[in-house]
Formats: sequence, structure tokens, C-alpha cells
Amino acid sequence: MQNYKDKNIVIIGIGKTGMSCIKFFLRKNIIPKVLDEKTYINKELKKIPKNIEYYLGEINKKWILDANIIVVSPGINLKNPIFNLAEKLGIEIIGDIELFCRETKLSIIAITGSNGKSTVSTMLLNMLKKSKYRVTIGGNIGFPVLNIIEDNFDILILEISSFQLESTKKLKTKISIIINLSRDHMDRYNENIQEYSNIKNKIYNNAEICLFNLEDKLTYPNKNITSKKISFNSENADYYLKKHKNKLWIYNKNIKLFNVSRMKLKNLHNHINAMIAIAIVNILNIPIKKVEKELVNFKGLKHRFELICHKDGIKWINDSKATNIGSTKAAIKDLNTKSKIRILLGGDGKNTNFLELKKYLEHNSITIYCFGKDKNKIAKILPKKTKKYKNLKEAMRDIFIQVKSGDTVLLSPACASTDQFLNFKHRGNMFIKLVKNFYDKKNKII
Ligand code: UMA
Ligand code: ADP
Repeated sequence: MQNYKDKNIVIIGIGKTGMSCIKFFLRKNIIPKVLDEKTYINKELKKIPKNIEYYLGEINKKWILDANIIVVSPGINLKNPIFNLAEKLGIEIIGDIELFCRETKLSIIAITGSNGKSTVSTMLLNMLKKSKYRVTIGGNIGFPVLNIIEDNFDILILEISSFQLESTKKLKTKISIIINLSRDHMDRYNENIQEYSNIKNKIYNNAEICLFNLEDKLTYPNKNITSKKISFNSENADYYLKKHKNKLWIYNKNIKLFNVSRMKLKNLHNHINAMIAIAIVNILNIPIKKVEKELVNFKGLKHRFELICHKDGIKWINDSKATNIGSTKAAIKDLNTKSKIRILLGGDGKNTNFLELKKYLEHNSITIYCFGKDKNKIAKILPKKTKKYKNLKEAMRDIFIQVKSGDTVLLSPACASTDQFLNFKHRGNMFIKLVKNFYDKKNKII
């Protein structure tokens, strides 16, 4: 266990992660310093004990260069030259997951990928809860790992983002998974998908088993990784989907493990997610029969391709968590193009290449309604079938005038929400509220 006594520790970012790091050090009777680039006091700051020195505003260079250890929150971009200089001076730069990994005795199943992390993690959590293991969840899903009370558990399902992987060195896992990889966070990785993929690949260092997507080369473990490798999602993979007597099954080798046709979730990407959860259960030697009911009955998470209402022949789907092009592609693939599709795209594209969506949006049945910061970039995909609006509300107003029985209206923005909303939940709830108001007011435009 690392000794932090007499070290000058600076925590950067006073959000969920920063607060969990402060508590971690206080439990060890160590008083860290904290800094945040915000210039106003937020609700987290009000909770900081009085004996902790804090600094608000532009990153305090003196504080950084006088530190022994800098603990960064995931949102902090390590490309800031001050961190480069600090490293050269021998100052350690780490994140909360690293602090956790240095001390934990839990068996870790680490899950990353551009899309599906929270869904797979939750499917697995529900299933493992029915096994003999005491299981918990943490990380990017919204619960910082340093808040976990270790003694109560055997297994941690760790949802880990590329941002968190950047500042993690000693992650040691039972199983590590990259679900898929498509352009995301290109504003942080200078439009370099290889850099993003290399960071994601760090999840496989020190994994007993690497689980990767045979259909997606960017998820393959690097050649220098000597751990056991298990693949999913292709006819030639260890785990794959195949029809048997008109039902779709998850197979391992020639053995039928689970009939996905029984699942409440019907779309392909969720069948792939289920395949990963089943593969993990199988690898852990847990009888699938014992836990499969949880997968059959799983209804999906809110804001992920969620049918919020099917009224007057119109389907309204809230997929606000589609914050990159990969998730929007998955959503479009799941729709029946025999009906008219009105898709809402918009927000902050994080420097992505929207043209990758072109072939998915070309179908005659699709009309694009775009809004927010990157509406002009989005409109360039297919200008003739795109309408531009200032915000979601204005776009919806037009949709309410045009929508007809048989149509599907899909909010799957392919962008982060933070240009006009607090987060993806706020955006999704706004969509739901607008639809509800439309019907409450008997189809009058609001
Ligand atoms: N801050 C700075 N300078 C910066 C950036 C942030 O000072 O350049 C400050 C902010 O003013 C704020 C604090 O840092 O006070 C927030 O830190 P943070 O942005 O790292 O956010 P946390 O509240 O600590 O939440 C983080 C993750 N946030 C990000 O990765 C941006 C959460 O993932 C995660 O749930 C949480 O830790 C617990 O592990 C969110 C996310 O958007 C949901 N993740 C991305 C994604 O899923 O695509 C990666
Ligand atoms: P993450 O935690 O990686 O953001 P979520 O499970 O929250 O993933 O889902 C985010 C978005 O990705 C949603 O729009 C969801 O419908 C979509 N999605 C979920 N699983 C997959 C998958 N396996 N492939 C592509 N898209 C997916």
C-alpha cells in the first residue's frame, strides 16, 4: 500500500471525483489541497471541510509544480503543457481509479467502449446479484470507485472511460472488455482515433482475460498482451449469435447458452450487449440458468433508445444518451425504414466527422432536423433533406406540425448535450416533456 504521509497532494476538479478523492485522503488523515477552474462556488465546494485549502480559477502553476502528487478528475485534459512539465520534474499525475487500484482487493471486471458501457455493466450487475458473489458497480457510470465500501463485496464491475484510463497505471483485472470503438471525444484526442484506441487498449494491461469484439479491429488487444484472449460478435468468434429453430441464440463454441428472442429488449445492439454479459457469466462459471431471468426481464436504461410513447400510430423514441456517431448509427439500424423517420440530431459533436453518418441517413424515408452548436456541420451531411433550428424545442415545434400516423420520431443526437443542456438526462427529459405537452394539449402546437 502506498504511503501518502508528508506528500503535498493537489486534487484538480471539485466534482464527483474530486469529492471522493478528498474523502479518501481525509480517511488517511492527510489534508490535500484542491483546485478547480470554475470561478464560482458550486454545491460541492460548500461541502469541503474548512481545513482544506482551495483555489478557484485558472490552473495555479505554483501549486502544481510544488506538488508531489496531482490527482486529476476525468474532465481535466492532460495535454495542458503544465502537466508535461510537472511529469518531467518527477511529479506523479494520477486519477481516482489509480488511487483505488493501488489498494483494492476486489476482483475487477472492467468495461470500456464508445457505446454500451452502462447497459452492459447494469445487465451484468443485475445478473451477478443473483449469483453467490457480492457485487458492486462504480466508475464512469456515475459512482466514483473511492466511495465503495470494499468489505461488503467480492466483485467490482468497473465502467471506465478513456479519460479515466489516461490517468490509471495499475489497473489489474479478472476480465477487461472493449465493447466497440467509434469516433468520440475527438476534441480531446485531436481528431486522432488511433490515440483514442491506444488509450482504450490500456484496459487490457494486467488483465487475466481480454474480451474483445472480433467485428471491430480497434478493440483487439495489442500484440504484446499475453493474457488469455476471448472474442465475441462474429461467426468465427468464441461467443456469437445464431438462429436455431427460428429463435436467436447466444452460442459459445457449439453450445447454445441463451435464447435472446426471450429478451424484452429486441434490438441488435442490445443482443450484442447481452452476449457480452453472458460471456462474462460463463467465464466466471456461474450457471446461466440461475441468472438469465434478469437478462430476459431487463427493460434497458432510461434515455437509451427508449420508446417513450406510441400514440396515434406515431412512435416517439428518446435516445438522448446517443452522444456520438456510433450510437446514432446503431439506433438508425434498428428502425424500420418502411415508415417515415424524423431524426433529431444536434449539440456539441466534439470534433467528430459527421459524414460517417451519411450512408445511414440517405434512405428516402429519413428527414433530418438539426439544432444546437454543430447544426451547420450536421446540415452538410445531406443538405437537401435537412432542416436547421436554433434548439430542440424549435425543431420539435416543426415536427409536431408535420408528423403523421405511421411515423417514427427519434431523438438520437450523435452529440454531447452540454451546449444547451445540463447533461443528456436534461435533454431527454425535455424531449419527453415536449411530447407529453403535445398530447395533453390535444395535438396543439406548444
Ligand atoms: N474542471 C476543471 N477544468 C477542466 C474540466 C473540469 O476545473 O478542464 C472542473 C469542473 O469545473 C468541475 C469538476 O472539474 O468542478 C468536474 O470534474 P469532471 O468533469 O471530471 O467530472 P466529475 O463530476 O468528477 O465526473 C467524472 C466523469 N466526468 C467526465 O468524465 C467529464 C463522469 O462521467 C463520471 O460519472 C464521474 O467522474 C464518476 O466517475 C461523465 C461523462 O460525461 C458522466 N463521462 C464521459 C462519457 O461518458 O462520455 C467520459
Ligand atoms: P455508454 O455508457 O458507453 O455511453 P450506454 O449503455 O449508456 O453506453 O448507451 C449509450 C448509447 O449507445 C445509447 O444511445 C444506446 O442505445 C447505444 N448503445 C448501447 N449499446 C450499444 C452497442 N453495443 N453498440 C452501439 N450502440 C450502443
